[in-house]
Amino acid sequence: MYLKSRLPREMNRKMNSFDLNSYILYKRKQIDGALEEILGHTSNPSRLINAMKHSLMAGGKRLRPILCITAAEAVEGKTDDVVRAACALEMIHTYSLIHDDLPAMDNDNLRRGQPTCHVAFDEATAILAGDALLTLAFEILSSMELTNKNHALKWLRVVNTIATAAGYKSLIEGQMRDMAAEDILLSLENLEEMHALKTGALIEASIITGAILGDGSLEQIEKLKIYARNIGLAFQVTDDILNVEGDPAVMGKDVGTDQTHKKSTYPSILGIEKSKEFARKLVNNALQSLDCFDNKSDPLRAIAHYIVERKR
Ligand code: GRG
Repeated sequence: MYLKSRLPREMNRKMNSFDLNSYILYKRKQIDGALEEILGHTSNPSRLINAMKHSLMAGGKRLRPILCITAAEAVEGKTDDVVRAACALEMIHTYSLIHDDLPAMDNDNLRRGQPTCHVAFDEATAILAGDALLTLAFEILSSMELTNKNHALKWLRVVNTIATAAGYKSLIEGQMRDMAAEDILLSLENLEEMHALKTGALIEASIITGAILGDGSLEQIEKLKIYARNIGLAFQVTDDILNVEGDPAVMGKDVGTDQTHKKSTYPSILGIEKSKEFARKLVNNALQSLDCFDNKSDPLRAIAHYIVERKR
């Protein structure tokens, strides 16, 4: 049911006076329902499934899957199958968080307001739960019922977009650079490049996936790439700011960790106020890139603002 659902008519009507909170709540429900459907409701789940669910269903913001669905809606195309891709993106994101939290990496105890996967289970189980979510994502992406050659080519493009963003040239390389950068003062240029790989690539892939599945034109996809790059970086700058002045109770994770790990961040290089100014400039760039879109991209506009105003 959730895997096929579209925006209901009353929600479309509501979008005339666009209300981001209800939009996000509705989308989260849709994504959570679809994720539950994929992982199944067995009465006696294995330890591995419990560990996967522990992290996946712990209440993340669902930013990447929402962006994926929202981009598909913005380019006007059919969006029937997009929830499936959105779920795969959330699984890949969750795998990266589980592995990032491990003792060999950031060694964090709290994530999404819950004990991290290796704390709730054990290290080996957390590694396997991450591996399982990553591979399940590609199982889902490759198990579409393909209706014709064009449909098959579209999904192949999606698999390639997501695999490239999650792979050794993007997300994983970004993580390598992040670990190598502890105790080292990075230049702004190197910091930006690291974030483009570690955080930006998957956010961009989420938006491009939605645009491909929604049959966006080449021009629309190019504009959405600019939007994605700007909000991806704005997201990271805001994340750095929240790590300094966020409330751990609201964020569901520890704060001050960047300083503990002696990481180069936007606030450590630019200071808090200049970092906020920079984030706002990035949001303006993102909004400009949407100038040629109509009001179906209002949710993308509202999300750009949300990214820098968020408290978690
Ligand atoms: C282990 C291969 C590998 C990669 C890890 C994503 C990542 C790379 C590390 C996460 C560390 C971190 C705090 C990055 C900053 C930005 C970020 C990705 C935050 C978490 O994403 P949110 O805020 O989280 O969207 P929720 O829980 O809401 O989904």
